[in-house]
Amino acid sequence: MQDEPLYRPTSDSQMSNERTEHPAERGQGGELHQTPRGDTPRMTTAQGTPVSDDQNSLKAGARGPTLMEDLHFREKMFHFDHERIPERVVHARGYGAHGYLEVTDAIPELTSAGLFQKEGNRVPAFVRFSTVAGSKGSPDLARDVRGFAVKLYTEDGNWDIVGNNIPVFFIQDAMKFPDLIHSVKPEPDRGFPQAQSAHDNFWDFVSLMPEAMNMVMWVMSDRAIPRSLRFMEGFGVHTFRFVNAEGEGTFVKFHWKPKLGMQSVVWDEAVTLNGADPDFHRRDLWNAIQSGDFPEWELGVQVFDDAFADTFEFDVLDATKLIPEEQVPVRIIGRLVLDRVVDNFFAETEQVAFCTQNIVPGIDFTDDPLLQGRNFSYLDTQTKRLGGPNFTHIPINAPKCPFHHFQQDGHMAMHNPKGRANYEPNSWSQGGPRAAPKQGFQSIAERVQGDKRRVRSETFADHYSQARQFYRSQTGVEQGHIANALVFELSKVEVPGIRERVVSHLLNIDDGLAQDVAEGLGLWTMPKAADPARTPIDLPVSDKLSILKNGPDRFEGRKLGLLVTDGADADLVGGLMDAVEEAGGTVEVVAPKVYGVTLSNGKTLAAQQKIDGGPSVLYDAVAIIVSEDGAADLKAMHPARAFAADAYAHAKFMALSEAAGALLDAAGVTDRDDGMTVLSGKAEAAGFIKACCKLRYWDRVS
Ligand code: HDE
Repeated sequence: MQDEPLYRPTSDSQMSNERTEHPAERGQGGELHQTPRGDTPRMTTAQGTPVSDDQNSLKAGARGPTLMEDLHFREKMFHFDHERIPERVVHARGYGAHGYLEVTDAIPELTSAGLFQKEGNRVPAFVRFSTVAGSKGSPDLARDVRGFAVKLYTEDGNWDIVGNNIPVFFIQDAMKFPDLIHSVKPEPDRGFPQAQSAHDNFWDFVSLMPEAMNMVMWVMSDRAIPRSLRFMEGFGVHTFRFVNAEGEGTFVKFHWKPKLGMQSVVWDEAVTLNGADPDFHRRDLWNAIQSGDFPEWELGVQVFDDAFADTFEFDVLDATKLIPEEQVPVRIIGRLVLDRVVDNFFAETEQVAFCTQNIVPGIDFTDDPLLQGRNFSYLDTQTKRLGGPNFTHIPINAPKCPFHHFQQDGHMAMHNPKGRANYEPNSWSQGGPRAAPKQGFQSIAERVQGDKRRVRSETFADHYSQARQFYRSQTGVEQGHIANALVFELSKVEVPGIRERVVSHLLNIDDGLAQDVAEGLGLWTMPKAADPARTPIDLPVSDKLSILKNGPDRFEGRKLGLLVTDGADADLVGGLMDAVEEAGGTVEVVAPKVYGVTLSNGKTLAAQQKIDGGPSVLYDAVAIIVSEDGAADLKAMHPARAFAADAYAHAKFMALSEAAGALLDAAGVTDRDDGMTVLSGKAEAAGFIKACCKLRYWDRVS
């Protein structure tokens, strides 16, 4: 049977009763797929029955009804109908990749975790980045917190650091999490807006919860619109504990620092990007890994003891507060490298189950009430999302170290041990496993005592001081972005009272900010400042809180958008491409037609984007190298004019050929400033790329 072609060649006559070739039988190059013979596996049903025809359902006559007995059709459709699992209730949209964590500085004095005992130790890692509010199909550039969840497959079991790209959180007690998430998700009566905090419910909730104000500053900042998942920091957020072999504990906060530095887009770009490429972040991560440009982060820790915790201005158990790096420096102890994309998005990225309670000996929790609540929620939600308690049998969730326990049965159980012993203790000769008191996980012996009460600790009462510190630590450009973001979001809020309540909180953060926002909204009368539970204090500026003060000063990992036309100067194009490559960046060619252009030397240059599919928002810097005729053609095209006008408005560095001036003029860009370089040779190309290392020419817009 295998030797017989299952598909017959195309019939000459479309009217024939013979089955005709289906387009799916043709490869991308138009060649006809081979019928299953030789090494090509034959198609079967899930039961293994060979399939004879995957194009046509079984009918009573060519034009007759479909028959119930069509086992192949029914099984195929049944399985398709069940393909989806519930999306995550938060962080539904995410993207994952594999890699490893390598220890660069051993810390046995701090923790007994096997991983950290020796420099050079490596463990496999899986990381899933996500947005929080949007559903699975929402766009990547929503203004939102990014999840930064890391699963480390250590020799002592899986350790998950389920963090975010923002070091503080909206709320102090897990009790309020469902309310927070309900408020930011689409409003329940109308089912919109999707993946946005710019609506009444969100601002109503946070303005009634002053503890959210510090985090509100962060999500209104550029941190919430990262340029790439590769260019953002990550934080464990809560205070955790390291426990060493002597059973001594220290407090620890975890940090991920991107090797290529931090970078964000501007809001206007984010809005366009969401339409131009809703997959901007996942595409960027996929492309970087596939091209061998492996994203990397340093793992850092802030370690501190009870003495520091007692003198710190805030409670280290309060997740709405951070510890400035100037107060407790970050010690780098490892590096995280992502070097492999997933083989199957569903099996890995979708089914991965992170949980804050997955920790290993040498690490422990603290009494942070947010963390304590999370320890319940993750396991609970995964049982529903993944359909039962056996999701650790799915390869992405299974430990990579040996594991033995007596948990058994349940839906889809894949590990089904043999033998009689399924309880402990037992008398059977192979009766293990047994608990190992010495190597096993031990909670730190912490004295716990107190009255059983529903209370919020007094030490959690300062809601504004760190919000003020964050705002005042930003550059002028960044402060402007925060004010603009607040004005944008509050302008989408319909109820004036909610807008005013937000401004009343801003007055406790910074007068100037409150004024800017009130002015941006066109508010007639300034409201009274909200009554603070504790009077805010002025804290020192913390430069580490700003993105721009810590700019990368490199073009490595960044992308230049090169707009070209027929007749463009081949030397300029070649020189520029070499300069970008030397700096570790990439070039994407944008042209009027996707097959590319013929340059001045007669050679062709293929394009990756047709002009209307390659707006300048996709790029970190742009070059417009066009001939005079080319510029004349582009002038008539709206996407080409927008390419130039947007690059200018978004403060991008621009390299231009002489002829490009005509396009700029037509785009309404009549200024020529220091952020623009007119190219005439290789030297200028190198100078231009050096300028691009600053990433934006902020002087243009500030
Ligand atoms: Fe989560 N969070 N969260 N969260 N969270 C989930 O677990 C929850 C919080 C974070 O890529 C859910 O498997 C509660 C802080 C990430 O799969 C759920 C509270 C931080 C991810 C859940 C918080 C996070 C989640 C939904 C307040 C940063 C995505 C699906 C007490 C430190 C993980 C799931 C992934 C996902 C609960 C607050 C980060 C419902 C109750 C703070 C990165 O269990």
